[in-house]
Amino acid sequence: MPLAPDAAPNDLDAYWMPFTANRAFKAAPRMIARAKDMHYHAPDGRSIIDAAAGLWCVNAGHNREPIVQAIQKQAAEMDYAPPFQYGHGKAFQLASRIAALAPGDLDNVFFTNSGSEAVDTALKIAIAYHNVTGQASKQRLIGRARGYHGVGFGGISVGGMSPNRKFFGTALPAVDHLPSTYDRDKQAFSRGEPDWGGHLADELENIVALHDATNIAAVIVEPMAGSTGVLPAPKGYLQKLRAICDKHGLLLIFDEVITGFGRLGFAFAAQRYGVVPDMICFAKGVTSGTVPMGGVIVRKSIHDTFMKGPEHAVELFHGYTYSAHPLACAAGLATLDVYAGENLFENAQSLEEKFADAVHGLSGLPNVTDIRTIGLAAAIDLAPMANAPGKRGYAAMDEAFHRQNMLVRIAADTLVLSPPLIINEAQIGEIADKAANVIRAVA
Ligand code: PXG
Repeated sequence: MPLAPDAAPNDLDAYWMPFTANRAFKAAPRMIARAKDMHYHAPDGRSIIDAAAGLWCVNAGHNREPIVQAIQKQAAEMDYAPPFQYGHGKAFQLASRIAALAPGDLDNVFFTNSGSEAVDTALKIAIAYHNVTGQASKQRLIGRARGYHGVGFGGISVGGMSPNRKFFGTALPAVDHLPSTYDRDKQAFSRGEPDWGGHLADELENIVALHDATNIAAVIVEPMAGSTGVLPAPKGYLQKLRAICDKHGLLLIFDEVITGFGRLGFAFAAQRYGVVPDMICFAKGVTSGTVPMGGVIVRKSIHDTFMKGPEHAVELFHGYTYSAHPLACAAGLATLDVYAGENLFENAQSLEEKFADAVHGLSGLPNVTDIRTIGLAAAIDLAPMANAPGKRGYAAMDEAFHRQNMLVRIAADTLVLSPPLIINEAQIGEIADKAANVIRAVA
């Protein structure tokens, strides 16, 4: 297979890679050049199974013809349209389609370009909503330890990952964190939602008691924490959070950047749990990773609260140059068609048990200290090497890519699997076998 011209760089210096060990990468690069369906292809032609859906986003599989064609057609038809004071048809169509997939009265969609922007947007809407309703003191934001909400100042403030926060100063003031829902002693090797931990939602009552509800705007959680290694909400936890938020007039935001668009077998995790939040943040799967896009789905009553004042006046002073970008909207519409036409959310649901069986089958391998599975997401914790946290995980990623022909994500010493939703049973077996080889190789 001839090298694509951009697949063989002769200088790796200039590109400062995000969330990457730059020096280790540049010493032994993991380069990818092409992709199709379940696979990446390295510049040397090696076929590499994608066990990560890129970065939790390529839910429809790679380079799907209808999505590619929709993007090409849109680029030729209208490259860009200003989203402030002007509109184009696909933006409205996509908003309607997303709202139709969302639960309850989450009927209005605000578009962003990433999950980080979606999170900042939701937090700002929450605070602004209380302002508009005459409750300007309701400003505090509540996140959760081990939460990940992107890398904006809002997201790192409510997020609960120490390395993402500690280098970046004070960030937002007036933020509290619920405790993490993960305790290995109580939950190790759980399948799906752990039995233990639902009571941890009650900690929200303590935060309310400390600050008073009149000072709290919103609570933001991932229904399943993805980046910190697949931590599903314990049974009953999200329902309790909803009840406590209702009791005290706090808005509940689900960050579904990872769980949205089928990862847990439903359009949104909110539907898996029968809990209707006030806002849902989405990104990634909305375009199956093809064109950057994110957004927030907002309850109609919240949206309508802003629709007051003179009609010529802007109601929300917020937005991005590339909100509802035509290429992203075209990609999003085509992606939703693929999801529906191929029943991909249902496929994720029907394969959940087989996927769990395959991954939990690795529990006896060396250094495996916990395995968690839910929907088409799994995490395998490996014991860290003495005095070198993250080194075994890094070696595992390298081994997977260079020798097992598999792309995985790692979170420190945890291997994370989140394949495209087009996966079949044979490919689940292949991923589990390769993961087993990786775990043995780094023992
Ligand atoms: N919220 C959640 C729940 C996410 O998972 C973001 C917000 C931010 O999205 P953007 O599009 O701004 O990156 C994310 C992103 C990992 C990993 O290794 C996960 C994400 C990003 C990078 C790595 O699990 N999720």
